[in-house]
Amino acid sequence: MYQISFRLYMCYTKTMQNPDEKYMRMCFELAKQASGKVAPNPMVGCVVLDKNGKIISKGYHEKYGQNHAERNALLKLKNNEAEGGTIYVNLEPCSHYGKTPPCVDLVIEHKPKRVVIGMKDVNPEVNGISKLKAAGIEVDFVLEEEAQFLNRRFIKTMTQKLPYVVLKTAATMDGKIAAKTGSSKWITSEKSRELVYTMRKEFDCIMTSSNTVIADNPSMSQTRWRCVLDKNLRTDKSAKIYRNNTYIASEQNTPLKDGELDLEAVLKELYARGIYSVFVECGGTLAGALLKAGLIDEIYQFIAPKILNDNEGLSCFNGENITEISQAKSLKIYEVKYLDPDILIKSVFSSS
Ligand code: AOF
Ligand code: ZN
Repeated sequence: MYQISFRLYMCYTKTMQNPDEKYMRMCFELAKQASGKVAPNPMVGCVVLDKNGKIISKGYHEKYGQNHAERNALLKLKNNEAEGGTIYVNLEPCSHYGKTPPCVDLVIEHKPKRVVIGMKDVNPEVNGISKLKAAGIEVDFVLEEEAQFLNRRFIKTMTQKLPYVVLKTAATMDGKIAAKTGSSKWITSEKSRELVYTMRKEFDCIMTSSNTVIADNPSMSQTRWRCVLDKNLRTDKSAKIYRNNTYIASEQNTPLKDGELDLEAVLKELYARGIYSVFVECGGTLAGALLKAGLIDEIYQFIAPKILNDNEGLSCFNGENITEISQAKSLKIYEVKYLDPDILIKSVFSSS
């Protein structure tokens, strides 16, 4: 009974959804079509309605360096069909000359009555909203949080000049990534491990530690770059990972912090090299240090239905001196996938 009424309620809320939310969600879907093709720029979609509320054009930012979403949507119109209408776009229209001219000028030329925006641009060069208002166009915001979540990588790189960092772990149900002997092959299923290979392609670089290179000799070849944290240059130059472009951070090229490599300095160096997203695959030492330094944006946690039942088994995150549960780091889970037999939990830190 409850099931049925819940379903009816969902249908009702879907059909009754506020039109601004409906068209903004359409912008999100358009924007997502460019996932992986526009970084470090944002994913942006645009929907144009005429004065009667009919959709007359759609567009999205398709490829890095090419036309922005608004331009792609508005250039499809022949006459002044958008006059008095509404333009939906999930990011404030730009007002600067970058690789393309300012979208806000083109928006104003089309004389819409209203522009509905998902989020304000964090790019300090952009001030499209005040230009729209000065031209007498109404400006409204809708689904701001969702819009910011969609472009969380863009927000991080633009505001912090650091790559977006996602850490992957694969553990038993008691949070162990290996037995005390180091034995870890395999905790998760082949299906989960194959999914990791696909995930890697969403990133510019894989980061790992000298411990992982020495223990597992992975090739991690699916990304443009690799980064090995090897303070004392302990890894063998013939390790598989070095067959492709790899940046080795050691005490020779990286400042130290509390006697260890300064991880933020490493990330800054990667950013300076045009690396905007990093996928970290490592053991508990590096994972714990990144966590402690607050440098992780997101965690992809694979959990296998296994229990090691040994306190000395190796943990996902090595740390110390935590006495209160209130000191635990909090995350927000945004996706859970059942991979049969494992599960994958994707979560972001609340501050992201
Ligand atoms: C995009 N796509 O649809 C919108 C963007 O170098 P440019 O000319 O491509 O400008 C990039 C900036 O433009 C970007 O950082 C963001 O602030 C703004 N808006 N960018 O790539 C878009 N609307
Ligand atoms: Zn633009």
